[in-house]
Amino acid sequence: MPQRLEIAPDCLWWPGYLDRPAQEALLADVRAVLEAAPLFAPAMPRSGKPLSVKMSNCGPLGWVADVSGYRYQAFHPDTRQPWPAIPARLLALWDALTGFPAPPEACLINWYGPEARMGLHQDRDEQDLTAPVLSLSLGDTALFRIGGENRSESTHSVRLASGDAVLLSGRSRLAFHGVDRILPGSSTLLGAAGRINLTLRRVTPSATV
Ligand SMILES: O=C(O)CCC(=O)C(=O)O
Ligand SMILES: [Mn+2]
Repeated sequence: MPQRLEIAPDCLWWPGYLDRPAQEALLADVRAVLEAAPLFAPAMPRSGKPLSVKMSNCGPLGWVADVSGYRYQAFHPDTRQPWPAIPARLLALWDALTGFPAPPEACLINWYGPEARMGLHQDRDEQDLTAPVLSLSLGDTALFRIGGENRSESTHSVRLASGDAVLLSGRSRLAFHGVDRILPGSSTLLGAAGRINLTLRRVTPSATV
């Protein structure tokens, strides 16, 4: 069994959870999604300033960012087509690593070029904050920073490599986190510098039984 570490309270990290063949299979799934739903350029609300990552999604809902705000919507902002389905392999990873009784509704695909980063933020556009967020990394290693629920709390960073899984759950569900930078050339998986991060999210409240 891969090792599991707790990098902040209830923030779990499985370094190397996916071996190379599993990473290649997942990458093929992601590339198929991107053929149908090409990367788009998200922008900051109000200012319209572009984010440094490019994005796409799969699932019934997808996360988008533009001048009018951050939100989940059922269609691609450029093609206006519904997002492709979440690949079965990702649904199986969600079941295996979260044990959450309802499936994810959105899988955000972040593409980091060599210069891209992501500022410290909380994932809080979901209505169901009891469900965890599952992150999977492919390609170049990222310096991932995590703190607490308040921006002022101290943070620390870990290096997320290709095949690593991270779960933001429980006391870390609303923890501030971000990517300081990626380390170009640290992985051969993509055949070029860059990193793909997938985050699986539950968006609407799950039925209580
Ligand atoms: O790229 C990562 O590891 C984190 C991505 C993230 O925090 C997000 O998409 O909200
Ligand atoms: Mn996030």
